[in-house]
Amino acid sequence: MKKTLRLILGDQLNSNHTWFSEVDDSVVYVMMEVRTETDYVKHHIQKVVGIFAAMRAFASELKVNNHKLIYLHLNDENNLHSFEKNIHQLVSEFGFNHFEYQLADEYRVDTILKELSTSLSITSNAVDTEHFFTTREELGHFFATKKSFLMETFYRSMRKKHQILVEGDQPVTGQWNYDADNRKKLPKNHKPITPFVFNTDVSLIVEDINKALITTLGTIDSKNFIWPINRTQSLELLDFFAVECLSLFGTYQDAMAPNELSLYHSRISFSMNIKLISPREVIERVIEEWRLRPSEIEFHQLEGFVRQIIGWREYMRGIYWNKMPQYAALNFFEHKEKLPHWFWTGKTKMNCLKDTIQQSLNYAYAHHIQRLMITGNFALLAGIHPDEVDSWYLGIYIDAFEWVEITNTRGMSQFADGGIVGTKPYVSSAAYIDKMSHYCGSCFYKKNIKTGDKACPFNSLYWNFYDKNESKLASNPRIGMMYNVWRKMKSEDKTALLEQANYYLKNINEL
Ligand code: FAD
Ligand code: DLZ
Ligand code: SF4
Repeated sequence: MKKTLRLILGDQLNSNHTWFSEVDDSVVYVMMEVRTETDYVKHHIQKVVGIFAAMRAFASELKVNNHKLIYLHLNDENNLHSFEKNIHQLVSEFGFNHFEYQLADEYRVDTILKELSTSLSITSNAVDTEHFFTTREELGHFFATKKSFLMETFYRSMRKKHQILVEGDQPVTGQWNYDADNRKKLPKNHKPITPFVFNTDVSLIVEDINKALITTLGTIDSKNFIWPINRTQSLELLDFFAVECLSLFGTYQDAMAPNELSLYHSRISFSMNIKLISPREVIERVIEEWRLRPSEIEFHQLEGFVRQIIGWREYMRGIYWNKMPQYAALNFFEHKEKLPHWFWTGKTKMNCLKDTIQQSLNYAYAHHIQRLMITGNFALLAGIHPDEVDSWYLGIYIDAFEWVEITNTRGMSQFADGGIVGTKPYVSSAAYIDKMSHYCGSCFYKKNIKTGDKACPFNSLYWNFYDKNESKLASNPRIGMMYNVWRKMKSEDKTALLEQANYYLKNINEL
């Protein structure tokens, strides 16, 4: 008689998966809280808690629905703390003769599971997670005959293939991309919507984590955990976004303001990345809301959001599977420095960085432009090694899983891939940060000053970056103009900027 063991990973909590469509007594599911996963990077406490809380809730649901399940808790005595060791133990203890798993999203775990399957003396197979719009290989096939990996080309093909906001093979409004209508600063007297948060008591999980002496970063309010931990909560958060935030999503997508957690962003990435909800249902829900209230929700708000999900999210995953494992070692600028200490405390006089880092430590969240144009921008200008930057992003954000973190961090933000994901490095001086935020007004540093006392560090570091990397960047058609400006600058001004940058880099921990 067939006795099957099926592994469910902590980011595979998809209750609509075919696996669960019927109860099969010859199948036993296994979920496990293991040290290999809690310790491969220093995670934010809210990330570990969020994943464990969601895993435990998912396990309870499976049991209520009469599926057989083994759940290995963090402090269980028989927990051997790795996927492979636990599976080997269970197979020999209970005599399973078949092993199944869903394809892992991370290259690291994919390799572990492939090796595990060959090392077992029983049959095994892997199935799809039934979550994404694309397969792992699809993007590679799509770009096989094209010169570059342009996201926009991929995005349009996704719209057509999945018939999203199109009529035949044309966009429903005659225009594919409305990015130009977005990107406004928050007006001074505008009070953004209050974020919709949960207040789940997760103190028992925090106790387990403390007892196991897992090293984490950040803080947690264990009586009021703000993140969704099950499908019902995820759908509630999605509803809040569709009803309350979508109508201003695009407009303020790139805006930043002190002490504002998420403005009009959805904060749906955690729910999606652990598969409590699917990208398809997220998109269907927002399109439904737009159809209900077309006069209140302009099309560009909707298009901007849909593009992030069927465009960027699927694109980043496709690049990951096309370029790993080499991608994880790319370092185009040969950067070598360490992150300043204040990345772990938020204790810096630079207001934009202080706010973004403190918020990340308090909530395990920062929105896209904070990640790209504040912390990422600074790390790139300061010449930080991409490994350092990757570990920070992979640890600190609740939604951070390597398949989507590394392509964004090493690729989009650090340009360490030399231009696979982006066409030019995302760097800026204080001018951009001030244009999009309300950080500069109350900063210790002065946004308009480039050298001398209280000069904003972004200003000199920006020119220093271009100067140092001229041989690598000057031929880039999107950057050439900056070099024209740099070359025309008076030589004493250039020297002063470079000296200022040098001073700041030498004293980076004191900024
Ligand atoms: P919203 O702004 O409401 O956007 C909706 C959804 O679109 C997101 O939930 C996300 O699923 C998707 N999305 C938007 N932008 C991207 C993008 N660039 N790549 C992939 N999906 C996108 N996203 C992660 O999910 N995990 C990460 O570890 C991660 N690391 C990042 C690191 C850096 C340096 C940068 C610049 C971006 C990173 N992103 C990551 C992308 C993006 O910042 C987050 O998806 C987004 O901030 C999540 O918040 P939200 O759900 O409120 O997003
Ligand atoms: C991120 C994470 C953590 C912290 N802990 C666990 C765990 O104990 N058990 C588990 O199954 N998954 C965990 N995860 C999520 C995994 O790291 C994720 O499944 C892999 O990244 C595979 O994509
Ligand atoms: Fe950031 Fe410079 Fe503005 Fe201060 S002045 S908030 S450091 S950009």
